[in-house]
Amino acid sequence: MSIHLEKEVADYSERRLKLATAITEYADWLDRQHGIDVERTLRLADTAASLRQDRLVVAFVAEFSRGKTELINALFFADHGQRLLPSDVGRTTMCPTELGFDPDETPSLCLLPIETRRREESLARLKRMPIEWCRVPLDPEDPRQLQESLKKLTETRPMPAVEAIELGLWQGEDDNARHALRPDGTVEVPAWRYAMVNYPHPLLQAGLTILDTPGLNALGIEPELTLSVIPSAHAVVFLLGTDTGVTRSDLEIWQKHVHRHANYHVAVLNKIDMLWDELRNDAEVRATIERQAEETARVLKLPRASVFSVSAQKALAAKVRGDEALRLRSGIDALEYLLAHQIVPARRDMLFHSIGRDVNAMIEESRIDLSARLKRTSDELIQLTQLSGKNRELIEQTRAELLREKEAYDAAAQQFRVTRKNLHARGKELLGELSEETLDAILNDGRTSMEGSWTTHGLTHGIRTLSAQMSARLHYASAQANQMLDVLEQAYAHFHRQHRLPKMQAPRLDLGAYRNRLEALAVETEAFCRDPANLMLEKRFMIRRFYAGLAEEARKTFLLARTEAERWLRIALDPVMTRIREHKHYLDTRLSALQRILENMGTLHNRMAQLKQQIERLRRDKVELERIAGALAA
Ligand SMILES: Nc1nc2c(ncn2[C@@H]2O[C@H](COP(=O)(O)OP(=O)(O)O)[C@@H](O)[C@H]2O)c(=O)[nH]1
Ligand SMILES: [Mg+2]
Repeated sequence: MSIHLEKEVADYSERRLKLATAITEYADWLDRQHGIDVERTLRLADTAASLRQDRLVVAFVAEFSRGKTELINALFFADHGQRLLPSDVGRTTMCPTELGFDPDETPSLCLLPIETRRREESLARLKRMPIEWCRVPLDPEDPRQLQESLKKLTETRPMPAVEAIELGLWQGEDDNARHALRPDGTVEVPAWRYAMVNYPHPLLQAGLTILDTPGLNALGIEPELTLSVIPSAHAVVFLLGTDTGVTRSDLEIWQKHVHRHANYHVAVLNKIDMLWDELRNDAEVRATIERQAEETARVLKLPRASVFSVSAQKALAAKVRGDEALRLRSGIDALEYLLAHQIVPARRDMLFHSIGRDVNAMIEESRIDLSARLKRTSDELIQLTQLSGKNRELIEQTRAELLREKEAYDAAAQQFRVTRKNLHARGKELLGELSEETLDAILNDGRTSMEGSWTTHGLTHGIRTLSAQMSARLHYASAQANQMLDVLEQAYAHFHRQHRLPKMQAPRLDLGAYRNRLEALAVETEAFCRDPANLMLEKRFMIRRFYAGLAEEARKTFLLARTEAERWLRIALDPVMTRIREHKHYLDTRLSALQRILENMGTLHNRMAQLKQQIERLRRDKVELERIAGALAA
């Protein structure tokens, strides 16, 4: 493992944790401000927790036997002195494999049996059902045991051909020897559907997750990989073999599973050692490799700089043996450099940017609130200073003025209560539009209309309806939220103008990301339906699976949108209501202080002392807030 990569990932992880700490400190700070903003405190706690758990996902995608597993070994596990993951002719990893580290679990290999393809649940859901998985403990101290256990990833088993067809695991046109029909009517299929390796490697501990995928077949039969797992990876490394060039199935994978997605992707031309020819000089070999890299870039429609030529096998051997010259020649350095200096920083910047924007807006609001409170308290102190030593009459007068202000304020607050009730009702209605019941009804509708026609045509129609109905709900919710905000802003403007409450800064509810996600799902479906492989055969099973996967993704999206709307309701409405209530409380305290002063002039100085203390505390809070803001910006 290169020092660059280790250092960058460790650095990323360190900054991530520092940011999480600063956010937690800010949440505590907010909490100390009379718990004014419970919702924000909770949201910050959530953000900090997700930062602590954030994972950087790099997926390796290619047709089988291009050397994905070998490259993963060379990049990440060469310090083991051997191949950690099995990569060998005919004995390569057979199922999608996720490598990561979860400190709450002991090191292990978890395998999901292939039969679970019969199940309706999505992979994401099955991942949360430990009982479905076979668990093999791993001993990081014992490389032999490790390697032996990981060999399970290559396991296959015989399955009656009918069953294999039913599960989408075997297709007649398949001419791969591995899938040949035996005289006893069985075919060989992968034993596992999905694998998760939990292993305390420093990079994995620092938050890297690696996804090793098998070839085109496996990608095709597991829609969730295409719909959600690969698109949500932060970077995709696509592999080709120098020996095979860009074959039809390579191109199919590239177009269907890699190129279309927005995530960072590069192509790797592997096995360049096969072009190393003793009889030709270095310059000639380099020129051949360069020509092939250029050709690859052209066919894949990629800039030449996004094509890397390596020999994963020689890189691994070089690292294990400590052979500098061979490592250089293997080309692995450039790929490591890319991971360390582009992929990791890109993820870091994106994450920090989006979090920074959110948190900075909140900090700004805290500043405004704090200044308003500081001003209020100073004003009172100045007034009392002017009153001290003056006669009762003047104090009487001040009190009368304050009483008038309070009465006007109470009347406004009373009126606001009506607005609030109205807003609450509308908020409820808004959430109703995004409720589980609404969702279930939409999904049931979609299912019923699909039941009659499990065809690709029915599928496009079904998912279009589904997506349109959900989008309409999201659209309605956003519009409703905007109207609510307008009503609230209008009502609040009075408090701002007449009673000097700080300016309101409520955000708008933005569900655009979720609408886009639904649209993207519809686009995926159309691509699936246009695919001749899915059109030619009446693949009821595949269509059912695909629909189930889509429905699951759509459900996730819809529920996330609902959570966002719930949050918005609290973030937009609660602080305003709290402020209005808090100001009333403030007027009450001030009034009763004056009342006490009138009853006993001696308490005037007590109140002044109290105010001085308050000012001091507010100033300390301000210093602390600026310190936290500094840590967040670092
Ligand atoms: N000559 C050569 N063979 C390689 C290289 N990388 C992988 N292989 C071989 O290609 C075969 C498939 O590799 P593997 O990593 O299992 O491929 P995967 O199916 O893409 O994971 C194995 O026999 C590897 O030894 C390489 O850089 N050079
Ligand atoms: Mg493999």
